[in-house]
Amino acid sequence: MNELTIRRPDDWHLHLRDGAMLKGVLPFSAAHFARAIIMPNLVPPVVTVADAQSYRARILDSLPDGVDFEPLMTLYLTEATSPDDVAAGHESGLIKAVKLYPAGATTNSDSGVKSIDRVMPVLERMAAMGLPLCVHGEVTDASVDIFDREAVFIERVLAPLRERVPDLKIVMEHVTTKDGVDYVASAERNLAATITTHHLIINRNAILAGGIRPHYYCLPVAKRETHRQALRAAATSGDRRFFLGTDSAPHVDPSKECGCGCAGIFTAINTLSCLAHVFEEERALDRLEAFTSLNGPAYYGLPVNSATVTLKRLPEPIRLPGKIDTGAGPVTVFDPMFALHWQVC
Ligand code: OTD
Ligand code: ZN
Ligand code: ZN
Repeated sequence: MNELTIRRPDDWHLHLRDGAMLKGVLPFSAAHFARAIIMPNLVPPVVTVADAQSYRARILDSLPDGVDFEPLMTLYLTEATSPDDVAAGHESGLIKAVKLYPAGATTNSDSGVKSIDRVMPVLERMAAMGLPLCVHGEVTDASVDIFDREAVFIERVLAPLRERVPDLKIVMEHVTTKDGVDYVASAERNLAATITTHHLIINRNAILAGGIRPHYYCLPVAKRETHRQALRAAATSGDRRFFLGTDSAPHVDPSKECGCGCAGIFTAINTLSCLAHVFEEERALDRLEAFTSLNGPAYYGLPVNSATVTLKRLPEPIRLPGKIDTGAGPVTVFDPMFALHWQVC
């Protein structure tokens, strides 16, 4: 197969940032994706419906002329979040999900949740309204090894939460382990997972073998090869519970290439080319559309996009920039370490 036409994809987990960085990276997502779930981890975070309204306006303002793109806004859950504000945001149609960051788990997550008990009133209200909760599924307990934090989160936090509020619709964001995949696949209802592009391509060797490579460092950190294989199997299975969330998370190079580099991988530019490569390798190109364009809207209860995109496999490697210049500084593009042949037309 050298040509593939699919419904226009959506990105169910995206960091667009703000200001000059937003202007620099948004055109790349908007070129390929119709919609994206916009992560609220700005500094300060997007906590109230009013914050989300003005952030949405800044995103729309930063779109190149004539480009259609719908930002699906989220709220950053804190222990002070008001159930009424969340309910009003949902009813107005603005808020499509609420994001739970365990405090300290990832970039800009300091205002996150320390005790689930304190956010129960919000979660119960969300369950009653059918508003999804997106979860960064890692414990922050310093005594838990960083490679185990997802598996421990499932056992200590996610499973008890699902028992406590079975009607709450949950998305386990950027699942990175076989434990996570198996847990999601075993759930009968109200649980799905996003999978990133980069976790389908790299394992932890990419970060650590033969030198330390900060541009492969992200959270949750890439795990060993068996986990990558499990993620590939889930993504290419067609199972409706798994869909694309790129977690494209740009940082300027000086913030990554230093003594304590930031977590985050920028994949907005080459995600679809990378995914076509992965799905081709797995002989699953016929299931790419389910992963990028069908399963996500079905879970979120939104219509699939009517527009399409066509991917063409070129005989020569396609040329994409290794770095982009944003008004905020240079940002390195994810290097999949293989030549890309699939071009988005
Ligand atoms: N992971 N970097 C960022 C967020 C994600 O956990 C995440 O969703 C970021 O820079 O915002 C990262 O490595
Ligand atoms: Zn996260
Ligand atoms: Zn993220």
